[in-house]
Amino acid sequence: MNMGNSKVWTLVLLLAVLAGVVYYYMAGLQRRSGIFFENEDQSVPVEITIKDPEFHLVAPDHLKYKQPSLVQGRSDVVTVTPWLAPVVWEGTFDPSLLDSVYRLKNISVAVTVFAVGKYTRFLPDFLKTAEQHFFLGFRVRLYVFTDQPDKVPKVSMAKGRQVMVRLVPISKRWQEISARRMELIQTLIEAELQSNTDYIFCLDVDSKFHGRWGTESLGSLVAVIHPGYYTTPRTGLPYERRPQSRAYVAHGEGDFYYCGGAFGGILQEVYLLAKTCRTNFEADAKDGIEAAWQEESHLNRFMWINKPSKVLSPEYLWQDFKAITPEIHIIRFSGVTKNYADIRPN
Ligand code: UD2
Repeated sequence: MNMGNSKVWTLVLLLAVLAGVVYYYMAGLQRRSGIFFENEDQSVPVEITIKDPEFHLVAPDHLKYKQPSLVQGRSDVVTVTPWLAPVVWEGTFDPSLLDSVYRLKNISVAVTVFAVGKYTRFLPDFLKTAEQHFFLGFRVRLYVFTDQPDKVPKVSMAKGRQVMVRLVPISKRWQEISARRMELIQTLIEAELQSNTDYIFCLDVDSKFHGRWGTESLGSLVAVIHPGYYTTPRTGLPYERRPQSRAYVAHGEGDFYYCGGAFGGILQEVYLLAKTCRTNFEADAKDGIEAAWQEESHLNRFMWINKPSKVLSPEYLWQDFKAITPEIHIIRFSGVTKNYADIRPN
């Protein structure tokens, strides 16, 4: 062996050692990243648990339902937002398929409804029709917030469904009653719902159910498009337009105009929404400003930044006084026509 050859062999040896070091470093990286399999034979993925009820939708085997189509379906309405959230309309989902998926999860749904002052008169119809159309066959708790518990009617409920009454003070201004709902929703989630509820919907009491409202409405953060503004150009949407308010939405901004009278989702998301709207409403009040449509304005600001994962069409909150338009194939929930002067405290 001459000197030239020994240099070559030294170089080869050094390269081999370097390759070994690089290999062990990369393998360590893979293990630390958690992306790769951790078990010895590297063939079975590691199991992790996520407590989001939206995660992992499983259908029962052998369930029969209509074949989905990619070329036929609703073409008269938009069924997906630009951020790819579904917009739910009649004819876009299979109710029995969705019910089967969520029944396996044994989900529980909470509803909040406020009936303060003269609004207790709406409770009998609200509760009776909820029992006919809202999440039939699922576990539902309806939380009624009222200043007059004796005015909450006794409604016969199916197994697994309950009305829970919570006392709240009356206020001299309807704006405050409406807006304080966010604070009470926040505290209800903190104090009572965390351990026993998957989804929550927050609804106006001066309304009735007329058709199915069920599992198709479930999502992480769910907003309902206001029936009065779904064809209105952006410039005409009644967002809060004063930059001093924390509900401010600038001209040329905003996606849809959503209802304050119906929204929902999983607990974590609705908690963040309620807390944010409450905090911003109260901070505005300290600065002497009240948004144009109270908590509804703050909700619209929130949804502009925090995009809803599912959007419900105006089928999910219509208004009785409105003539039905061709795209509305079913009215599921609708606000009754009311005489404001007769029922509001101011
Ligand atoms: C819209 C919204 C409402 C709210 C309000 C702005 C819809 C369909 N409705 O309705 O949710 O955002 O604008 O503040 O999107 N309430 C009482 N007692 C009262 C007053 C109100 O219990 O004296 C409760 C009740 O649950 C009622 C809700 O607050 O359903 C909203 O009040 P509203 O129905 O008078 O508000 P409205 O019709 O302007």
